Amino acid sequence: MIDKIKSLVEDIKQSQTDSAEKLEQFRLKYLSKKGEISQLFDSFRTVAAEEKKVLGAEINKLKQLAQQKFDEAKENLENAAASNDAHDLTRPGEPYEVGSRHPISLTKNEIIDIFNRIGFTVSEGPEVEDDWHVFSSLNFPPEHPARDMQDTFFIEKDPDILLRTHTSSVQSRVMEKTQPPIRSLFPGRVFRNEAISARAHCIFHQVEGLYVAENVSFADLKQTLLYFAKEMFGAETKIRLRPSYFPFTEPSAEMDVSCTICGGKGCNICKGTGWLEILGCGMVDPNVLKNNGIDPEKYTGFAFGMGVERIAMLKYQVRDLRLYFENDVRFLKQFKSAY
Ligand code: 2U9
Repeated sequence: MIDKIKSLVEDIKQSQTDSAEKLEQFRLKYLSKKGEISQLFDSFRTVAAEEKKVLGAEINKLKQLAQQKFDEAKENLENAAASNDAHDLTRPGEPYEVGSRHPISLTKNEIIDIFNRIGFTVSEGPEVEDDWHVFSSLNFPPEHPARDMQDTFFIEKDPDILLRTHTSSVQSRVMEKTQPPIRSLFPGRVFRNEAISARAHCIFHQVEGLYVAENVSFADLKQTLLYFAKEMFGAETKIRLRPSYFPFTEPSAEMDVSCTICGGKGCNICKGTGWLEILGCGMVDPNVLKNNGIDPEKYTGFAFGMGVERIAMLKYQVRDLRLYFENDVRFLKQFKSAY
């Protein structure tokens, strides 16, 4: 039996295992249930007791040798297959998922692009502001409800510091530092202490605009906003202005566009009126110009403000504001655009 073991050791050492087929033949010949080594173990039972110790150790060594050779050859074959794959230039590329912009960013960028084409620049400013830039310089009376904790987020322990409720504060900061002509847009996040619902949120986005120069008139305001409405909602869009009130503009107005769904005939989106409200506007109050270092005798200006969520809802027919803040990819990936 010892000669048989020695001859098997040599055979195993010489065996070719450099392909999957040869490795399988090796396994069947030496390591399977009916293979050479199992047969040796069967014969081992009949061996005389005094020979068992030596022979048992030798058979075990033989089995280890075969198993080790098998494991090494298997690993080599797997590594070779993996490295062949890595260099397979015919393999299709890994799928590459392109993200999409958030609908609020798309809408904001489109608004900016429309006003850029008629010479409006973009100005940005802080979200945490002081009372002067958000309220006092803009003509808000001391008892105005927006100054109340119910409506505005104040920074704890300091009633002078708050989260801006509109980007008008940036207009105030620009006017402080720049003499007319000023023609700029003010996009950004604003904060109001509102209960969250389908139609309101405590954070939203605004784009405001300001044009201050000599001889700026309400006719300039109206024509500028008509241009914007046609670019944003289509060439056939009509506008109408309704009188309104804001502390910082006089006269003030709210602007409607002809319904983007029914074109003005009346439908459930415009509640049968044919019109949709999209922004507020007006001539900058002379007090506001004066508060911000601009001579109201020499200059006049117009301003307007719109909520980006509202414009995006109309443009994309989104019914619930909360969808903009949940960042559900199934919602977000539906928006693809040049902006
Ligand atoms: C200065 C002077 C004038 C900005 C204006 C509005 C009218 C307006 C609202 C629209 C919907 C805010 O997002 S909203 O809730 N805005 O109606 N905003 S005029 O007028 C200014 C601003 C700054 C110094």
